[in-house]
Amino acid sequence: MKFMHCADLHLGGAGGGERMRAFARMLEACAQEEVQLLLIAGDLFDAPRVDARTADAVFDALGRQSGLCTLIAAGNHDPNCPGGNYERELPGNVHVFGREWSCVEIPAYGARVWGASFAEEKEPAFVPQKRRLRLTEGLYDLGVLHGEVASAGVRSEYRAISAECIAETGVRYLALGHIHARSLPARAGSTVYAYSGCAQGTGFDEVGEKGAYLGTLDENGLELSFVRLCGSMTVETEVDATGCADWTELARRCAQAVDSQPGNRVRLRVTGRTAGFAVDAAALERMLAGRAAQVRVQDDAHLQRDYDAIGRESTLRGAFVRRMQERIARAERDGDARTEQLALELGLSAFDGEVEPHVD
Ligand SMILES: [Mn+2]
Repeated sequence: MKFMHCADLHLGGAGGGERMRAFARMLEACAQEEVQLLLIAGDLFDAPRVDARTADAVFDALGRQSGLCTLIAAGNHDPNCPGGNYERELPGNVHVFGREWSCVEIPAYGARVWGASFAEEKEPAFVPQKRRLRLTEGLYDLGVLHGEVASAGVRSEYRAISAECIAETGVRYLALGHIHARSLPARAGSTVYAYSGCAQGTGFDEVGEKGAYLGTLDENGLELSFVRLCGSMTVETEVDATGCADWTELARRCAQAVDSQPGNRVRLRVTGRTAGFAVDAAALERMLAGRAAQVRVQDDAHLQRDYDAIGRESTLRGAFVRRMQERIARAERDGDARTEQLALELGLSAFDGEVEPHVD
């Protein structure tokens, strides 16, 4: 049995076109991979009631893929509530869970899917209610849920989910939504659970490739793989400014690091030590603007100290620097002066009062 696990598509929200394209890509992947179950772990829509055109387009597309059984656990952005997106005649292959933990059996696919929806913007902690149900034997149990995995006792307004409660569900795989960063599969009892992350990021905070988990569950066990769905993405890169002679050289290094990222957002962090010039983040952003859709530069570099100038001082600090420079020169001849270099920097920081001495 094959399933697709996605979440947090936020359709009908800002950047709607790109999000809809990610949704369309997912349905294409489902058709191509002959997926039988689509588990949507909440925040399919960005708001409790999005514009009718978006909602119609989404349900029409789901309905057209009639062999794909779609199970939705609504999230805090799109609660299953009166007047909401889900209060309509749904296609026959689409099921939206109610507030209580319940299940749907799909014997044709050998599966039973458990789930619960948000009915309001906030929900208390998740508890898989034990009820006496007449369950068909021989079906694989899956689950779909929106909320925040947290240690038992941790408070969350967005349905805290503890590992204990995950284990109690007894499902083979629990498809989670709410956290936009994908998580690696984890285990609680006999249950494997994971966040698929959002399908399409829109801001600088949502870093990396976004998509869904494609799962296979059969007598050989559970197998999961990531499927990329996003168009544009946020790329993170770092440039070490140490050794750059001047601003121009740093700018060249940055341009090389960013390369060409058409359509993407780039987050560039400048680190290391600069000699005699300060990093101008705004100027770098302007210079790199043509290489990506958006560029944000974060300056974490420190100004390199002028050791020679300090060494000429007739102070204790100057004497310390002269002694350390001799030791560094010796160590460099022997091949490695990293320890001495660090001692020099720490020593100078101590002179500046940045290092707290231990007083016995
Ligand atoms: Mn959410």
